[in-house]
Amino acid sequence: MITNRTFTMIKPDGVENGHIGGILEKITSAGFKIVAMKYTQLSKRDAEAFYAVHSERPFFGELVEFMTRGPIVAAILEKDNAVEDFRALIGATNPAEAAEGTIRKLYATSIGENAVHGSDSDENAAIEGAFHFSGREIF
Ligand code: IDP
Repeated sequence: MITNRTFTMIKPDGVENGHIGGILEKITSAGFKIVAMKYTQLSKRDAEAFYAVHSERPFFGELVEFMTRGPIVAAILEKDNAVEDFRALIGATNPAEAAEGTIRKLYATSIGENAVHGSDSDENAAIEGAFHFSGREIF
C-alpha cells in the first residue's frame, strides 16, 4: 500500500523547549501540508499502545514516562512520498547521528528525547493517524 500521508508528533520535549513553531516551520517549508492537527496529551495507556512494538525493550518504561509527561502536537501530513521524505527531514533517532539541518539535529536533546515522531511505513502511518484522528478531523 502506498499513500501520500504520514503521521507525526511533536513530543513533550519539543513542546517544553518552545519548538512547536520552529518544527512546524520546517515541516511546511519542506512541502508537507498539514491535513489534521491537535494539541493533546497521551495517557499511559495511549503511550503503551502507541509504542507496543517496543514493549520488550529496556527503555520502554522511560519512553512511556517521557511521552506522557506533557502535551504533544499530533498531526497528519500530506506530500508525495510522505513517509520516506518525512523520515529524511527528521533525521536519525539519535540526534548525535542526525544529519545537519534535520529537525532532530536542530531540536532533539538525546536518543530518547528526540523532539519528533515520524511513521516508519505507510501501514503504520495509517494506523497511527487513525489512533489520534477521526475521519471528520482530517481535511
Ligand atoms: P524512531 O522514532 O526514529 O522511529 P524507534 O527505534 O522506533 O525510533 O524508537 C521509538 C522511540 O523510542 C524513539 O524515537 C525514542 O524516543 C525512543 N528510543 C529509541 N531508542 C531509545 C534508547 O536507546 N533509549 C531511550 N529511548 C529510546
